Amino acid sequence: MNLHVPALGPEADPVRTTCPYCGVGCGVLARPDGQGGASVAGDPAHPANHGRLCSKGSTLGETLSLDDRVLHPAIAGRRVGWDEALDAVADGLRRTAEAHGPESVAFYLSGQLLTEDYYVANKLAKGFIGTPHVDTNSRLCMSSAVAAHRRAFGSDTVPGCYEDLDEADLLVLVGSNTAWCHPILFRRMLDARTKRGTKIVVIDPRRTQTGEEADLFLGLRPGTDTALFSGLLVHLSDHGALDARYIADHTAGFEPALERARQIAPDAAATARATGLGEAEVGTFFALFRATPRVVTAFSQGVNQSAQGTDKANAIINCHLATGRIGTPGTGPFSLTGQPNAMGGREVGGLANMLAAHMHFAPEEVDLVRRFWSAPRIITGEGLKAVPLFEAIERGKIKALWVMGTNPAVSMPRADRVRAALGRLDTFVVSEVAAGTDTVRARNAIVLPALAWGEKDGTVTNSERRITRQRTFLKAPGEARADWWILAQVGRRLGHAKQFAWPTVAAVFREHAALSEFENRGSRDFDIGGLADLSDAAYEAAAPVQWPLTRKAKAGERRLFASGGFYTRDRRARFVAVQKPALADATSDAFPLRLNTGRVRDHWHTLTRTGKSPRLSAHRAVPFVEIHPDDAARAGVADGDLARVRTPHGAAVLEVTVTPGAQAGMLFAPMHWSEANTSDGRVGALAQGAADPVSGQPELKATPASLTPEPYRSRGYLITRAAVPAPHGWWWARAIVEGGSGLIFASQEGAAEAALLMRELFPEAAFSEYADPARGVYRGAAFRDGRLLGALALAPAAERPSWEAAKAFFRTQELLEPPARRALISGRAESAGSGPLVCACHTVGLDVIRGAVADGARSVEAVGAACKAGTNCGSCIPEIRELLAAALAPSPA
Ligand SMILES: Nc1nc2c(c(=O)[nH]1)N[C@H]1C(S)=C(S)[C@@H](COP(=O)(O)OP(=O)(O)OC[C@H]3O[C@@H](n4cnc5c(=O)[nH]c(N)nc54)[C@H](O)[C@@H]3O)O[C@H]1N2
Ligand SMILES: Nc1nc2c(c(=O)[nH]1)N[C@H]1C(S)=C(S)[C@@H](COP(=O)(O)OP(=O)(O)OC[C@H]3O[C@@H](n4cnc5c(=O)[nH]c(N)nc54)[C@H](O)[C@@H]3O)O[C@H]1N2
Ligand code: SF4
Ligand SMILES: [Mo]
Repeated sequence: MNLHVPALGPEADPVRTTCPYCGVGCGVLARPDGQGGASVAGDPAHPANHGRLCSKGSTLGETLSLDDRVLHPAIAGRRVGWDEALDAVADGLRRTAEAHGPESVAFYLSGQLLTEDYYVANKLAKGFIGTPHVDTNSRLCMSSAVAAHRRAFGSDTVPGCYEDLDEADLLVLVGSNTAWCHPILFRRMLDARTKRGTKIVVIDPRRTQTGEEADLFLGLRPGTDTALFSGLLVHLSDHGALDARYIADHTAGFEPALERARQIAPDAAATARATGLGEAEVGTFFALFRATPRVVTAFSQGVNQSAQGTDKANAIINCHLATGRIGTPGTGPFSLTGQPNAMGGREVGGLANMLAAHMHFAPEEVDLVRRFWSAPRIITGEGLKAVPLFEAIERGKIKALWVMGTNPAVSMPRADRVRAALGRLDTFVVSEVAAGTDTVRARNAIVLPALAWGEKDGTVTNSERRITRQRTFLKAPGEARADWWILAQVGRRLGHAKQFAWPTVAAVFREHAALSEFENRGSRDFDIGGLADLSDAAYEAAAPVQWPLTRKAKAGERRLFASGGFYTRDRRARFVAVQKPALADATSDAFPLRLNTGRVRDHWHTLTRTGKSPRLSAHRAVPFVEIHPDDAARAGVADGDLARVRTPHGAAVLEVTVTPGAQAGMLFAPMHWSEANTSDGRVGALAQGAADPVSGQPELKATPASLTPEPYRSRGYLITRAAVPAPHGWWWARAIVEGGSGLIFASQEGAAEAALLMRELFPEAAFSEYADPARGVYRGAAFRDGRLLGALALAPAAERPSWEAAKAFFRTQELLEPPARRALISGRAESAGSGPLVCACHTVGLDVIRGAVADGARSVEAVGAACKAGTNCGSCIPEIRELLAAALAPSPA
């Protein structure tokens, strides 16, 4: 039952491009098949991945179909030509600006745009429409890291590079599920452990797959990272582990920062109390950090997406500055960026508190950009950040909005309110690739078809400041156009023909590079003057390079700040005196738990792309909530039940996963499901979103919540060749399966209604059926001319029929002979399945791996040899290791 793993054939030269998912920025070789598809493989020459791809990267070929694509411009659901659409956008923006001032216009952009798209959007809005209200989904993602970098370094600079992960002796992962969210970097970390014995410490309230792999796992209380790193700073100071020379030569503000840290966490015992950790484990961590010169502390959303995110990041950076562990091989604080071009967006100034090219709003910076752009109407100060920006839409202050490359109706905190606010806009423009998103569905939208990955062309920057090309290898479908082109057309229609005249995407890039070096002379970190004169051909062929890359430099800088040279006025870094941690909202009798949200291994954000891949959709097919066994018992729910999770902002019905990996008192739910693919699982609606006072990044990890059982009479699945709507009143989640579309559902109905539904869905069909109405069981399959059209199974809720075996019958369009038909409805199919998918590359399920272990496999390698699981991308190795550990553990007495 193994699926074919696409490999490069000998036919055509592959196109070198970059994976469109996470900020690791892996190089991809894409080989189009000439029919709109392509096979992909890792690029052995790319320094981020050296040929490897994770489960998401290696299944990119399954996401290229044009199903569900926006292919033509439309205004409020009416198809129009490009001229009419662009006129409508330009008129809408102009009219709004004239009637209510330019500040009534806003842009909401995305770290998934290419740098060139982002540059043009930023220039149009801030330079020519004259609105400061330009923010991006990076506000929800990286803005606390940006703010912390700026406070400490005077600039938004990531000091290190990926080789530091290979060369560290200690890797501290804070609020990062690296194994699932940056899998190829995690493979590099595990390689370092094999090669040089690198120790891995994971700090996360939830025991994730990353935590399972750790040498030391610190399951701290949510929001208390600042206390942990304050305690560490005190410990380093009290144990003579400071780098006094580095502190004296290159920094300022150490004493007040240490003094503050002492107030928060004077010693290991106080740190343990403040974080909920044991004193011994705190002591172990402190000693390890103290004794290991080569430490990288990598952090992600458990740090950033927090009402104290900036302080958390600065508490980490303080410890690195104090030990001089920055900018040298194997050291440094390392912000892992989420989206493929989170960094590029920061470079062009896509955030509301930046202007352009890492410049802010000092009068001389505004003047510089005004002259460079010839933009007399340039803005002079910061605009609204994402959370207040959508509140201003709700209040009617902002009347025109252009959303590009993001799905805020799902991904913003308090997403139900955000979705409702969109309906109030006079002019609402969405540049999109997917037709069914919750944002595009807004009735009033002007929808513009954008080019998707494989069609678009430009550059992205990864977590280590490496700029890589994304290249075109597929024809533009329908009337889709590049985002930068769309923006430039609107710029021209608004009367700025000269400033928006680029003939090619390379010309946009040259202008962006030229701005970065304009009157720079070493005053700004972001300088790619070395790329400002690239010819179109050189741009086309450009190899991955790191910035800074000045005009005089031979190569980009790998590391910064080993001997100071920070971008503050006195060139010294700043220690930050951080605040004592405190979560924004308290729990209460009504909301006694805390809801943490995040990601799963095989899905990407709001499912518009990974949702197209049957293999990726098999890993976790329904929206779920993780809960600690004690909390589950108290709430009266068992593993697999449905439960209603409520917060003061919204509610969702999710499948319960009971796991000791959850911290008592904490729930965890992934953010991925939307109105488009579940009846009731919009987790974004639940998050509170209290903003960090420095960065404005909303809290998405600790909303007070309650959980109650949501009983249904029946559970089941329905698989059809083409997607069908779920009956009214059912709870459902939709997932693509090979050869069909699947619904996993819960319903108050029984066997009779199920049989009826099959007849409604397939009026002309022949049926094979088994029904036991008294027991509430129905299994049926519909056929036409011997070909399978659909299958439905329904059983009492506690039985939860599994669809793993039934799915296999849809893989083929062949005639099903009577024995196969009987097998399909026998119910035996359920137990003959391979269980939930573990290895996405080779489609190997849980039961098969358990079987391999039962047959004597004792290592990840042996499991791989037995059933191929884990032998391609390796993303599932942590899960296999966990299964092995569970199977081989002595059973409790
Ligand atoms: N598979 C997959 N990979 C992705 C993405 C995806 O959608 N799917 N998205 C990409 C993007 S845009 C991003 S931003 C990254 C995100 O990558 P990560 O940040 O690794 O992912 P998350 O699951 O959001 O959150 C990370 C962890 O923070 C923990 N956490 C919560 N509160 C706290 C706290 O107070 N302290 C600490 N120390 N930890 C806490 C959570 O329990 C969670 O395990 O992933 C990128 N990669
Ligand atoms: N509760 C909760 N909410 C969260 C998070 C969390 O952890 N918990 N994480 C936050 C984070 S870190 C992030 S990064 C966001 C992500 O949230 P979103 O940005 O909303 O998620 P995506 O699904 O990636 O949305 C990208 C959209 O752009 C479209 N698209 C893809 N390529 C292109 C293109 O080239 N051009 C255009 N115009 N459109 C394109 C896709 O079809 C898709 O609809 O979610 C945030 N929200
Ligand atoms: S780690 Fe995976 S998702 Fe991230 S860039 Fe590499 S292949 Fe793509
Ligand atoms: Mo993100």
